[in-house]
Amino acid sequence: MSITTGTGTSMTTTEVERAEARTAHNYHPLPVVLAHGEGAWMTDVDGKRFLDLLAGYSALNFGHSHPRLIGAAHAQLDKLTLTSRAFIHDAFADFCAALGDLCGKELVLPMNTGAEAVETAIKVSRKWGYEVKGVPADQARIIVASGNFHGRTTTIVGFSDDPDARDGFGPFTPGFDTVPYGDLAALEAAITPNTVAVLIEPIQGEGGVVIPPEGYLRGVREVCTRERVLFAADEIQAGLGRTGRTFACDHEGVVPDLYVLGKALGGGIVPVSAVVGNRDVLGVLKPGQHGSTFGGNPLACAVGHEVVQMLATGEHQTRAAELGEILRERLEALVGKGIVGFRVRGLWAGIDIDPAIGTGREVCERLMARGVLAKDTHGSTIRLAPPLVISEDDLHWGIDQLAAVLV
Ligand code: IF1
Repeated sequence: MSITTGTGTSMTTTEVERAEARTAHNYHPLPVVLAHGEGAWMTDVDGKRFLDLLAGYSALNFGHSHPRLIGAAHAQLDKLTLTSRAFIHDAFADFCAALGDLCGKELVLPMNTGAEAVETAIKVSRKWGYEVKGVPADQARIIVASGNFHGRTTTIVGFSDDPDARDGFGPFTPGFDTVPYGDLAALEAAITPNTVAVLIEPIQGEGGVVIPPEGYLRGVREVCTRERVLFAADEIQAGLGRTGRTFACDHEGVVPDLYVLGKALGGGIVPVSAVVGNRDVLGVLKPGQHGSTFGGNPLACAVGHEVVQMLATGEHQTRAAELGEILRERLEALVGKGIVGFRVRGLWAGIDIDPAIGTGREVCERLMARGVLAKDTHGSTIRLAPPLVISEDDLHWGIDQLAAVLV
């Protein structure tokens, strides 16, 4: 792998080369070596500052080193960090009750990574299908959307249509039907008596912030209710304030049967994910039928509870909506000036760069040289997901750098 050193200094070069020499190459990271983070900014090993417009793929909605989140983590670190679920601890009920209330649901099943939460939703939906809906054993089917990204486990990549994500990892788990994202008629036609759930992202992240047609989520809700199929919304990236609402489903006033949450739930400090639903669904799990060593650990619950309290006021959602309008206006002004199209909702944008200017990767490399960190998705599309705590001035400055690299 050829390394072009981002900042051209020996420390960065050394660390890039050491990382390249001793790690599997399952990523092609930009050649920048970060050392500190605060708010919307990170500093590399040579003291160069970068505006973070990726925010950990939306895991850093509250920015780096948010005082409330670091404070909650520090307090818990000195108290109790892990008990396993063989026992209960004094941060557990507080977190689960607060998260359940935020979702308007009765029960929470805490896990760690997003993929684990998605796998949990798949298992719960199947078990609900057999025990409640009456689907014959091992016949459950789950509908997913084209262009999906739900994680990297073998079952999940098995229903991905991205060759990079799935090729070479078979054989795959059966029982998944793929329909075009946003096409309600196709989804309705795909439902069989054995269909137990529809699993979709309310806005597709890796697809490049793909927003479905207005009314699609309401349609999915109505069809699932009518056909007695669970609606599992993967809000791992789109949720928790990113789009200007607590959940992306809120934009259409839709409440799924299962909220699948992750990323920002851990405050950018520890992996925290969860499946949140009512007893009539999550109640199908009995002791010993599902679990995780670290799921719902005291440190995760302490940070997650602080995240939920920060979201409960709505201030971060409002901020994402307001700054998102600025983002939209700035991007509209760049259409025809290097941008051929974009999609934005809240502080989350997928931007299609004119291929004549370069690939998404090349644009991100030019942004890095100007002190901005962003990530390409496919081809010439880049995504912007600033921390929701970014200042208006920094947001403008970041877009100024984008405008500058598009010429
Ligand atoms: C990578 C992007 C990819 C997710 C949704 C579940 C998960 C994710 C909607 C799984 C994770 C991450 C994974 C990371 C890059 C990033 C990503 F969409 F955010 F850009 F890959 F497509 N559902 N997305 O977005 O959560 O197990 O990772 O905690 O794998 O490269 P996880």
